[in-house]
Amino acid sequence: MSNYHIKHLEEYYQVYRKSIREPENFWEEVAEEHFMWQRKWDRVLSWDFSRPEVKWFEGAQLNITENCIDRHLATRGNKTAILFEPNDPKDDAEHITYNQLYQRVNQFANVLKEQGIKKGDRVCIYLPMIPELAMAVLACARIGAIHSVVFAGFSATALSTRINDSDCKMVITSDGSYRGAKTIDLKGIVDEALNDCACVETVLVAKRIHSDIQMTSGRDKWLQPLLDNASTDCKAEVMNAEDPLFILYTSGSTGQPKGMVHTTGGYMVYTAYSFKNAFQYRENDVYWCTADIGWITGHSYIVYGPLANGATTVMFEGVPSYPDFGRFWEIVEKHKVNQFYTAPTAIRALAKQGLELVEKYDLSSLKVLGSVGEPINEEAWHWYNDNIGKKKSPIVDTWWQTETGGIMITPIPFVTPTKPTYATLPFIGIQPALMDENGKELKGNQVDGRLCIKFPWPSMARTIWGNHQRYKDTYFSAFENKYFTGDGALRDEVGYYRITGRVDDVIIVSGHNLGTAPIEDAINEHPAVAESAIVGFPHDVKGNALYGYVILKDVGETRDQDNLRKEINQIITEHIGPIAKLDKIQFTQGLPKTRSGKIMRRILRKIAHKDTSNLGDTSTLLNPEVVQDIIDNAF
Ligand code: 6R9
Repeated sequence: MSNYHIKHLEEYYQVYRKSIREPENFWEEVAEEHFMWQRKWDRVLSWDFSRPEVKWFEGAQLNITENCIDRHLATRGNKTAILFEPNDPKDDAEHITYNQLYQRVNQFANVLKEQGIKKGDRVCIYLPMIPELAMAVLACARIGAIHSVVFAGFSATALSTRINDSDCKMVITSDGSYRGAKTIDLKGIVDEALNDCACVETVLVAKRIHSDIQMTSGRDKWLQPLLDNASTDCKAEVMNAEDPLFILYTSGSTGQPKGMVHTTGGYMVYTAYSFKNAFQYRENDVYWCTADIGWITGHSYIVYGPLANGATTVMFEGVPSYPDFGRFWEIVEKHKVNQFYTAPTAIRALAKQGLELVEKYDLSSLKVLGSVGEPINEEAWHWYNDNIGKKKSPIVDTWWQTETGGIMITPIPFVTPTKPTYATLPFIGIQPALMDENGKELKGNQVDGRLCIKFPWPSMARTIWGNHQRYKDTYFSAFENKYFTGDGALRDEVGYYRITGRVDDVIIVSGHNLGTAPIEDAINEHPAVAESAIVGFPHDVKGNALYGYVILKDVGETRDQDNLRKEINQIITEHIGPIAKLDKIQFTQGLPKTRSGKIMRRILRKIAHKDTSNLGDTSTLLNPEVVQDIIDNAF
């Protein structure tokens, strides 16, 4: 198939050039050849970044579920679409074929309709990683309801804020969830959230942990009996290419979360095309992304991208540490996983464990390893490459965002030579630009600046739900006529990109711009260090000085702490220079993290500034308890 599967570097450059020179022709060909449209577009692209307004495949009609399910039935009906691996390894995995997926999604879609959900209504999905989650997402898409998945680890406050922001009519949840050895009372959290949500009329409840929960009569309904009585036929709603498919919230640097709105046609084309190429997925491969569907990674690369390619996609309910830290590798062996996609934070946690937990398992099925979510530090990259990929599975370090919908900068495995900590080259159709502080584009190689994208791509978010002005202010105002990512990046001598971290994480010390990621990289090279985070704090002479929070690998570490501090600064001096040395180093048991594993530097910054009176919203933290501990031991 022309253009669809890139096989060598020369071809990458050739296809890339075409996608840049003739973007409309390029994406039109991809869209024509590989998808099912009820009506073709009148126009491939219209755009204006000053408003900002972007439309792809305007006038086209389609339903994404016909592309993800129906069209595979003739050739792949009995192939596993979703391979569900439950929390408890003693429970059986479930292989859901494309035929079964078709029936179950249609039944679910009919239940939504019976409960009064119509095209354009918002449905909040607050479910653990069980098959019902994927079914609920697809059932919404089948009838044109806009899904808003909220990660089922968020608190009641975070949930109610999101439900109210987009005025959801329904919540789909479960009685509870398993998380390793623990159970979580999801329905209790929903009940609490709904005290503040007048817009919700119906709550559908899936049974997972069989706990005793309260059902509010008239509002709450058990899902399974409704599904059992529903027909397995449901005509797919006719959607315009630019009709919203979903809303997904992402936290802003301040205030209210931003409900990023993704639309149907462009999102489908781009996630499908990028999935196929960034993972080099081949028919009959088993692909596993360990993210939760509550994040964009799960939307694009567990559900839509893989299913649009007729792939087998693994859905894992549990955690990497249960029943022990070998679980990921056990699953890779058990299901003969070919592509494995995870986050640096998971890699670092696993690298802290003994190698015997890796060596116990046969990982020879692996062909491609992926990383996403934050910069992958050099040490973690090598551990992943050496011990999991056995130096033969390329690592695709994929840089992208909730806002971009799909992977933006990534190596193509077996095509792009990889380089540790580099996301390498722009994906097909993506035109990055690095900008200096004065808004000038930095041309050529060996430059370092703010990462922007200067031309639209099909899966970009079109607006922030209910607040187009904020969309414009956040992404299109910093640099004229460009989408601003909020990240910094450098382009090396061959044109490879390395993401240096959020630009708001750049700290200017004595007039030097320092990215937090390279300093953390250096610190993490110290054999005693498990993880670290750097923030700036005011300094009389330097303007800013650096404060490091460092987790040691061994909690019983008995070495003299002052010596360790010296050694850490020595490593920084070696890797970056004395300018990047830390003024303060606090050893800590943990770092405040968001549910997706990102360090909440805002909090660390406040602590370093000795300003702990108002730490802002900590309700979305994975581990709020570490905050007090850090405050108590701060300098
Ligand atoms: C997909 C996702 C987006 C932010 C992004 C950047 C960071 C993601 C990265 C990476 C370096 C990578 N990020 N992937 N940084 N290398 N491969 O994570 O979306 O949750 O919206 O986060 O994550 O800072 O701007 P989202």
